[in-house]
Amino acid sequence: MAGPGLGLGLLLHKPLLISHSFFNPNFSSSSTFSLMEDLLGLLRIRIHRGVNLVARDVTTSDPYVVIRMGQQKLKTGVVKKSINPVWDEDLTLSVAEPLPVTLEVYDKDAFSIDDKMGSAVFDIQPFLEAVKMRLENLPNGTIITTVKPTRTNCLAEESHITWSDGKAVQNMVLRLQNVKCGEIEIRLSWIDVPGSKGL
Ligand SMILES: [Ca+2]
Repeated sequence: MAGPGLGLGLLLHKPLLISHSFFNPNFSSSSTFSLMEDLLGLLRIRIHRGVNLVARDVTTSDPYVVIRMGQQKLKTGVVKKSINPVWDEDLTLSVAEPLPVTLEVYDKDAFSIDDKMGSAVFDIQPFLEAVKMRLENLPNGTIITTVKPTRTNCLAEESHITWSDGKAVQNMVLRLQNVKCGEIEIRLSWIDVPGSKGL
C-alpha cells in the first residue's frame, strides 16, 4: 500500500471489504475505526463522455480521466483515438470531508509522458445538501436544485440535481480549463455506508 490514505480509498472502493480489514494484519484496526467514525459515505462519479476534446497526437488523442479528492486518486481506462470518447465508467471516492474534486484529462502516449488535455474542479457541497434532505417518492426527473455556471466554477451549463430512480443525482457538464476546448459530462450519486458517521 502506498500510504494509509490511498489504502483506505481503495478499500472503500468495494464497501463489502470493510469488515475484512478488521482481520487484515496489514491494516491497523484503530485507523479503521477512526475511518468509519469520520466517513460520510461514498461519492460515485459516473464519467460519461468527453466532447470536442483537444487532439494531442496529430489529429486525435487517447484520452483518460483522473479524479482526485484529498489523497485519493482514481482513473478511467483509455479510449483510443477519439476526441469524443465515451467512458461510462464509475469512479467511487470515500468522503470524510466534502473537499473539492479535481478532474484531469490526459492523452495516453506509449513512448513519452502523457500529455495534459485540460482540467476542471467541482464542488460537491450542493449535491450533499440535496442528499441530506432525505427526500422520498418524488416523480422521476423532479429537479431538486439547480447550480448555475459562474465565473468561478467550471460548469459549461446549468447543472441540475434531480430525483432519478429513487435517489438524488447531479448531472454536470464541465468545461475543461487550461486548454482551448473540451467538455466532460459526469453524474454524481451517493452511497450511504452502514456503520459510518453518515451525512
Ligand atoms: Ca496518444
